[in-house]
Amino acid sequence: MSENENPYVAPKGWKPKNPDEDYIITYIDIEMIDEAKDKFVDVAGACAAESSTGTWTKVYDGKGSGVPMADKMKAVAFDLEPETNTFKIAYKVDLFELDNMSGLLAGVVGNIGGMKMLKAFRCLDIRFPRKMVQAFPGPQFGIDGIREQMGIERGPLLLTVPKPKVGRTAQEQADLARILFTAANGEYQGIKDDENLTSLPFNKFEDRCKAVLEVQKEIEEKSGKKKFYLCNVTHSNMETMLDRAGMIKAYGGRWMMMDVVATGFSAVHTMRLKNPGLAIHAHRAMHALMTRESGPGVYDKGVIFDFSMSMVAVAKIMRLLGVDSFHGGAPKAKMEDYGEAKLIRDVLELDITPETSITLGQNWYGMKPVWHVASGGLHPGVLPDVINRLGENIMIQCGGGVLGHPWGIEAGVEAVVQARDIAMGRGNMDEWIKEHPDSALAKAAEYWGFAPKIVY
Ligand code: CAP
Ligand code: MG
Repeated sequence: MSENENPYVAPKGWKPKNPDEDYIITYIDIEMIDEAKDKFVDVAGACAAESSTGTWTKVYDGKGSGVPMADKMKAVAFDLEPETNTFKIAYKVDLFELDNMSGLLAGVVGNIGGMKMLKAFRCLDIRFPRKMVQAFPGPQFGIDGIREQMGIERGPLLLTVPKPKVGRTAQEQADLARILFTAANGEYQGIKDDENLTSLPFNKFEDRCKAVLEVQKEIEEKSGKKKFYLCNVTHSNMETMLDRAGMIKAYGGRWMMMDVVATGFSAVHTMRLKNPGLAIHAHRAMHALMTRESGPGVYDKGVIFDFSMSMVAVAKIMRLLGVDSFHGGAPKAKMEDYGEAKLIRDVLELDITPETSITLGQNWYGMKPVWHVASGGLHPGVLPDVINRLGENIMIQCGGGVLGHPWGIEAGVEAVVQARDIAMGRGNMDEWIKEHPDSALAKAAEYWGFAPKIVY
């Protein structure tokens, strides 16, 4: 069928009127199986149908069928680009409950990725209208709220995750927190749990929470500097997560951490609404099974190979659901990010996220911004690039990049602080190292260089 014949495809040149008021828009990239290759228009229409009101055939449309309402509410594919197999879908806002992310996703990216006519599918982005943005809670603290809590007006926040990922006892982790918080004149701010550290026989949640927060309190009182502990409450039982959040609060903590993909969107939403006033740190472990795409088109609009949703879309969802910090990848990290870290930072941080050739942009209508967490194989030698690219409203997480320093943990902290100071002062790291050959930073750079270690 041509664009004018398929009821789920808008006429050529059609644009949604008032999209920021009345429509949810998705941006889709597909590859079709050979039998469907010449039917791009119908395939785009089928995606709009299956994700809104339709199915594979015409159905009974007499009295009581709901067809008149379905016709009114149906989504339409538009901006079809057959050369790149990309198109957009416009959904009327009344097709979804305004504050129900799971309901929305079951529609817009629910069934369509599974359709046999598709060989590959990527949801490049989702653009949310005002009413929907305003129906979600968004972050409780955001960037300014955390800066105020920390008493730090400028610059990235620095933190470390213990490595080995799992191995230390609760007390050993608290001892590590003491080192991190006191080395390099107490310039370092945070410690986090790793994504797979929950409550284990040799490191129970409550013991760790209590021990690390005791150290945090003691150091804060002595130094007058605020510190933070991202304590991992991840569990598949929501009640247990809420109990753990309650323990953090009771022991004087200000942050909790959860694995937001492994626990799920409803868990994040519920945690935002029910948690006892803690900031939420969102670790995205497991996201690659949803976001990873190995075709060259992941960088633009070329061929794609897999079935996925971009991290840009996931980051938008997390800002709406209300996390305060989110792992968004980083240039020069050990993890794949397709060079998208800056796009993700824009989604998390800006008041109005601009549109690009592969993203739809977003007006946040005053919703608080989220801290972009740069992490994954970072070490002092790469930090100026990370800060130059992502700006200073980021949390920089170096696990191995601190704990693997050849001179020890204190030197690791010192090297990260030195690298941050150089980047913040717009200095040149090479020159600084030449002038300070005996510094912890010079040693780190000699050991790890200035690039990420990809194979290890
Ligand atoms: C980093 C990390 C994070 C990754 C996840 C790890 O440790 O704690 O989980 O950053 O990737 O276990 O690998 P290192 P992302 O600093 O030792 O690499 O941030 O991209 O979600
Ligand atoms: Mg980790």
